Amino acid sequence: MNKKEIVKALETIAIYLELKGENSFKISAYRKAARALEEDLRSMNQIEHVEDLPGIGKGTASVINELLETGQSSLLEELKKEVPTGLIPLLKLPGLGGKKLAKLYEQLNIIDAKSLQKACEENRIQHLPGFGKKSEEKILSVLKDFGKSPDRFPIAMVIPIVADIEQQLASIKEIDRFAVAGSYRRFSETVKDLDFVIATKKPEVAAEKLLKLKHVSDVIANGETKVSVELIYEYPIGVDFRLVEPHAYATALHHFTGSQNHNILMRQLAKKRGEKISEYGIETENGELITFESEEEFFNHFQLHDIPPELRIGEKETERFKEDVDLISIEDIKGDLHMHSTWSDGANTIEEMALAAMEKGYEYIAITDHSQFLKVANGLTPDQIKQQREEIKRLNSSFSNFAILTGVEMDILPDGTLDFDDALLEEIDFVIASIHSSFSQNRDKIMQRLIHALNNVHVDLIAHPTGRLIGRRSGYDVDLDMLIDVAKETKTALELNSNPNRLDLAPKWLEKAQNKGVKLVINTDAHHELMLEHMKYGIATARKGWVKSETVLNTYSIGELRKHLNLD
Ligand code: DGT
Ligand code: CA
Ligand code: CA
Ligand code: ZN
Repeated sequence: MNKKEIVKALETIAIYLELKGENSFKISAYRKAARALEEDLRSMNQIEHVEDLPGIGKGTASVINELLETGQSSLLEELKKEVPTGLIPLLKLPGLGGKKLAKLYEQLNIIDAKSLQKACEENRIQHLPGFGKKSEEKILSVLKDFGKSPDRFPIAMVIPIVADIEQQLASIKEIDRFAVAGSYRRFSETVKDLDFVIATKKPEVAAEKLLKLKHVSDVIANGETKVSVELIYEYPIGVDFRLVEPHAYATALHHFTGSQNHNILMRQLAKKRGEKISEYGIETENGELITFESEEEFFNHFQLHDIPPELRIGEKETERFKEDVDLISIEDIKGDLHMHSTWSDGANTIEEMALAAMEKGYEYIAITDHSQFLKVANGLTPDQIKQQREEIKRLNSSFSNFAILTGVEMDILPDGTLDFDDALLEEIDFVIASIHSSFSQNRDKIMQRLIHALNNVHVDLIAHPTGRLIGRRSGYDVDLDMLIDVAKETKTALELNSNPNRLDLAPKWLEKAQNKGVKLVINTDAHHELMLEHMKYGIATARKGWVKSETVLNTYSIGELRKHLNLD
């Protein structure tokens, strides 16, 4: 278990204890232990004896050691059995912490959303100490939308679900080939349901096994060409499986990848040639059915280059792919210029992040921990930035073909000023500026903050420019046309943040920025070495915006990058 997971487990224990109504001393011991680990700069394998850390006692140390050794805590497992499972999701309701829920559980025997709603409707809550008529009404209103499936799922929510399904499909021996299709394969920001295309010579057996996948809660259709089920993960989600004969796989995959508008464009092309497209292949004028080994061959049949799924949007792709289109791909990426370490709120040390980046074949990274304003993320003071630089220097001297740039993700404060002064910024290789506070300010104020940052000569990049979280938060009110114009004027790059919750900037704005000559950087903003993998989501998003590799600074070699940043 890494540090983040251990911190999370300790916090979960505290919450369960709180729900059980345990004494506050015991509860705070677990919270203190979690803080102590978070504030220590080392990763778990560098801490020899956790009990030596201030804030960690014998009891909490033994829990941490058990987590480290077994990946589990018997205390936590025990607590999970004791506390009603229906209470846990209620913690997400605004205004209801562990303490309040414990009271509701103890005094009114509220164990889940249903019993909570009933208690509200019977006006039993307003009489409890610490609650009132207002809080009762508020609980009732937030309960209305609670637990309902969203109409469309944000892509980040279904990534682990797709991975889980793929893993299971891979182990079904009657399945020759399979791939996810639909909006997920096109990497849409949100998806309504999931679609898979499966090539099999034994559709009956394969279909039978699909019904036995984990989490199946309902069967909507069950045939030899289509199996539709509902799976329950956090929410119920629909999954369509199309079963086809192996020779029809490529055309079926194309058909069910869509988009519907893209399919219309392709059918128009076929019609001009006197042909017809279906999921089974292409029917020629004389009634012959042609099939293909790959989608690329399918496109070639129409004198088109391979159109990647991300660009099958039904707009201009069938025109543009008559030529070979120069699009960025993951192989072009030579480094990652936004990530966090244990110095602020990351889970891994600088060295661990560097080694993970080397594993990926990168030439360089920038370590961009938070600045002092962001206290919740352990933001660094100017002194700590200087100490960090020493560590980076030491590490760099031990590497031969790899470089760590010093960096910072500096907050743009609510009043529009920057968290560090110019003298300090001047000494930092790669300066990111970003907004993490006062999201509700009006557009003028937000733009004033961003423009101030753009105009600072030391600021190299504006990170996650809109602050959105897909499906959860729209971000602050940015005038993106203006942001792009000022980025161009001030030669500041804009970020495409690859975190699948963000994907910020969105494709439309990437395309505009590129057209105006603004440079982009595709970063992961990793807070854990495994999150460096998110680069692929950034690449998919960039391709949706027709981004070329030459637009993206982290496709540059280290030499080109240093030159661009005026570092030599
Ligand atoms: P979604 O599920 O709303 O996020 O978006 P999609 O594109 O995954 O839509 P979905 O699941 O209804 O269908 C998957 C693909 O299958 C779609 O992109 C194109 C193809 N397809 C499905 N039904 C039809 C249809 O009735 N007409 C046409 N032209 N194509 C269809
Ligand atoms: Ca779909
Ligand atoms: Ca579907
Ligand atoms: Zn960050």
